[in-house]
Amino acid sequence: MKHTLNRLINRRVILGVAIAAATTMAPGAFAQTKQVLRISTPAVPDDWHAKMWTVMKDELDKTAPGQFDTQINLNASLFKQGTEPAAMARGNLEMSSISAFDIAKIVPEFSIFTAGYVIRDPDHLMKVFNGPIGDELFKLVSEKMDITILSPIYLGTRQLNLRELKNVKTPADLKGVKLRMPGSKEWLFLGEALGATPTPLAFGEVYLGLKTGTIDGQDNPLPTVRSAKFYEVTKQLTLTSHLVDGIFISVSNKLWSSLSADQKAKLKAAAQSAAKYNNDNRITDEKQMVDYFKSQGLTVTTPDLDAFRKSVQTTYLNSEYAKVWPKGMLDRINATK
Ligand code: KDO
Repeated sequence: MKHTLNRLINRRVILGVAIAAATTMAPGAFAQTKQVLRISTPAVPDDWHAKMWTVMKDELDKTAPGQFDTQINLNASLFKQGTEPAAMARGNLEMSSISAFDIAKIVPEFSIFTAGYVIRDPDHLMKVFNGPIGDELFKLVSEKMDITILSPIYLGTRQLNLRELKNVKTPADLKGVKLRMPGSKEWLFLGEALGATPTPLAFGEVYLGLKTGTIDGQDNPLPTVRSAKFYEVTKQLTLTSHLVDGIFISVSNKLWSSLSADQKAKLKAAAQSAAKYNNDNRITDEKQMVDYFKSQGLTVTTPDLDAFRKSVQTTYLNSEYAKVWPKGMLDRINATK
């Protein structure tokens, strides 16, 4: 009798817990699980290509409420710079903004966009990648890297930023200068083409490297020089404008193929809004940055741009990289207006 009573009480307790749980769940919770979007980027919080992810998240929360759980990880806190594509291919990461240099490691044809003085300006960059050239190359990226590119973005125009004052007119003036580059052979080659001694270092270590003198300089777009505070530990900016740099908002094919057509359209639209936010702010910023750095005590110089352009272009055209550029691609890029 006592035994039966206990069983009855236990059953009631279980039933009570189940009812309580069901009533606290949102309607439809059983029907839908949120798609987790883990994002990893080395970008610092104050840079436009870090803030853009919040623009994407906010738009998705409005257009596809309850469907995505967007998790933004900045400062390379989730994956090291340059390891994001492999993490996406393995299914450990859903989204990132990957560079032409990351892509060129696996899709050598893409190294044409790692070459200095190929893309002319942000408008040219967006037209090239949002047109047939982008379509062709992004298809290769999807096939070979298991990654879908949702939108190109303008990272900015890379400039030289030196620890000490130096008269830099031509690439010969950079001889022996330890110029920090991200750690892959494609990046190091760019440093070499500029005439410097390239030194590999992850983005997160650049500030300290400049401060302590393990490197003599670094190259990045001006908005990044400000947001990562490199101006605090350098004395000179030399406006070589050697690379109009694009990065690419990308999603793993594993996640992409699991989405409905409607979700794909919404995610793509949100990525494009993020790209527009980044590009608009960065372009405006770049126009007014020189005055800012001067006010911070930096010397800003302009080198002999023809000398840099000629030397860098010749170095690339004579390199192993150019041998795998698709036939006619350089002409098609140059002809894109
Ligand atoms: C850098 O390490 O210099 C670089 O500019 C390379 C880019 O491809 C990109 O990874 C960027 O850093 C980071 O997003 C930090 O701004």
